Amino acid sequence: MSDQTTCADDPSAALTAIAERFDLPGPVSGIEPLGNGNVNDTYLVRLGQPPRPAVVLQRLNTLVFSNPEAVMANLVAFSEHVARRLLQPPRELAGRRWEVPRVFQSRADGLPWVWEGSSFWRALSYVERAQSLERIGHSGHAREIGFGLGLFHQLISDLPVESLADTLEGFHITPTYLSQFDQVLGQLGASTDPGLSDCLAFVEQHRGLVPVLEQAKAAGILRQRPIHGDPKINNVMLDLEGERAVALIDLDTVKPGLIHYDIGDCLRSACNPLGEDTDDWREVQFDLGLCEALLGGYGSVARSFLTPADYDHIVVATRVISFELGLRFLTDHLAGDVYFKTRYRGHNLLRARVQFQLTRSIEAQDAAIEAVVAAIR
Ligand code: GN1
Ligand code: MG
Repeated sequence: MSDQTTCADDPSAALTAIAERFDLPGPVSGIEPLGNGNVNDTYLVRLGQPPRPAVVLQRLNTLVFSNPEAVMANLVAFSEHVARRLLQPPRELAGRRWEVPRVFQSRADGLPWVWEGSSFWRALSYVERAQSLERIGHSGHAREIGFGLGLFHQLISDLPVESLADTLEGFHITPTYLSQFDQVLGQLGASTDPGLSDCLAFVEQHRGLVPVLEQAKAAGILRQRPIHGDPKINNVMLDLEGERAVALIDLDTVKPGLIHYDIGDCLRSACNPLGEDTDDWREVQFDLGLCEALLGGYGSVARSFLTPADYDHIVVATRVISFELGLRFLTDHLAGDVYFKTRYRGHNLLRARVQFQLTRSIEAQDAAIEAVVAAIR
């Protein structure tokens, strides 16, 4: 009861109280919001005076992650596996720094989470002396972002996929998103805003693209592996000079999937120089030079585990994932903004337009992107 009073009166005192329930390496000296995730609430917790290494405190969105304890079980399985692998680092890591966020336990019961009423909290180590970019600066960044994703995939390529739970059913299963779109549109019927007709037409033109990855999976051409699930540009941490990738963060979607979701997501995010939150959606383009750099970095670590069929599906995956994200934003707009956090009405619609424009640009350069993939095989 007293906790709830504190929460209403002083949110930072309530956050401090939550943070202090974790076994952190020092007293809490400050808390501030961190990043701009679309789903969870994230804070940076500073410890001690002078400040010691900081901690990331997160409230998982339990409307999205209905089994948050399984999310944490995946994260623990992932971090233990990678910690073992890093005892004998792969040769690509020679002379480089690579970090894996560490999970803190609750003081009361040693579990890697804290429930506070219906809120689910976790605490992870913060990657110090690093930055994340919202938009790409130059091809050196793209190469490192590709390297980071490749290294991440390499380090978990021998983690048995059966050891991870499917914590977000339907995530990146594009046909499921199309069904949800059809359902929401069906409920709206004739009341759909006429200003959306370009977006609705775009979806109609792309129905054939939707099942491509899932069909390849069902046919055994592509197989499930552990994936990151959300390797967009701002989830790859670079050192302060922007010269080296040092970590992948945002690990709540580490789960079984196709690595093509990751490769496609990383490309659609990092090769869009205007960024996914631009107002200028008509100017959005997929940058071939950045794609070449990113895939060069990815390929330099990924050759050991990529199959010929994997290479064959990289370009289509980039189209599918940019289209899929546009479809998810559009559906959420139609449904009244219930999934992604928004800053204003129409935000999700603008985000959808950005992704659809990006998909158009990828389509227009299809053959050139295939040639880039061929060069890394
Ligand atoms: C969401 O919450 P955030 O920003 O890390 C979403 C991703 C999208 C991304 C688009 C669980 O990620 O799938 O690609 O927004 N995460 C979930 O920015 O739906
Ligand atoms: Mg995420």
